Amino acid sequence: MGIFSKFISKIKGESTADPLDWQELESELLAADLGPTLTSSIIKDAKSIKGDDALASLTQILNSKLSSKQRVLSKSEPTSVVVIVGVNGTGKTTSVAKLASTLKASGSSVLLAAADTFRAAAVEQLQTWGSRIGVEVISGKEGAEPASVAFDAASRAAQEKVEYLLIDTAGRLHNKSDLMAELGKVKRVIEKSLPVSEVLLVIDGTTGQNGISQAKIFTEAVDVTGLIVTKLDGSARGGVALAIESALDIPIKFVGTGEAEADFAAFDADRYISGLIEG
Ligand SMILES: Nc1nc2c(ncn2[C@@H]2O[C@H](COP(=O)(O)OP(=O)(O)OP(=O)(O)O)[C@@H](O)[C@H]2O)c(=O)[nH]1
Ligand SMILES: [Mg+2]
Repeated sequence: MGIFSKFISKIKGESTADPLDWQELESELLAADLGPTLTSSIIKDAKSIKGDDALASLTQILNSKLSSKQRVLSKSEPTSVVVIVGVNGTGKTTSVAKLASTLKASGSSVLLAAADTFRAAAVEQLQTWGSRIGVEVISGKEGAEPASVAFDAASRAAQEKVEYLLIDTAGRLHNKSDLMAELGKVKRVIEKSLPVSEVLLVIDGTTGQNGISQAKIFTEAVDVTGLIVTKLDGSARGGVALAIESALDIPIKFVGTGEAEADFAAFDADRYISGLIEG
């Protein structure tokens, strides 16, 4: 059942939404992870809804909270470079692999860079994915500088005119300023050979409102162009995607819904909104 199903059924046949128990709706929206700011703004808008066109009005209200920026991956010629960033364990490496697999399946050439050089296991994890999906992975020696791996990968991609270079970076706490500065460096060295077309921030959908504060700090450090919201399978209460977009005006480009390669899709805003409303 969608979080607005009750609202819609109660308001049916009423001329205004006035007799509703707004507190009940408020608790439902908060429980769905919409967060306090978005919840009160939706309730304010919803008070003017009339019974007859409740569904259409609600759809319009929720759509107005989403970002209007483009959701498809930006393309640069001849190579699009996508840098993947985020805090620890959000699903960056998995998402890099899933995105690579999607792009490859659509006929594009793809190269991966393992710029998470802090742990040998991180490089191995991407290499394992690379061999599983049949995509080459550029890596450095253990302890190499992330920026140097990114630089090598960008030079290779430029030389070979690879269509997509996806760069996996190490998870970092958004309150560690030196690590945040390192991301800027990674971006600058890539730009010596190729423009960076996207910086995608990966947010774990189960972290709820904390995802919003992560996103705020990452956007201050690097120019985040889009979001990947992961772990929307499991216990995530769906509303967090809307809360993030409405707070930051950064479009969600992809969502992750599981650990497997196929559990990944472009974010479909219309379907998402109707899912939120009607379930
Ligand atoms: N259920 C679920 N699990 C996911 C999803 N995406 C990633 N995971 C799992 O989350 C865990 C962490 O994923 P990683 O891709 O290693 O995350 P990361 O951000 O690269 O982690 P660090 O590099 O350590 O910061 C793994 O067990 C993944 O299988 C998802 O959409 N749904
Ligand atoms: Mg990783």
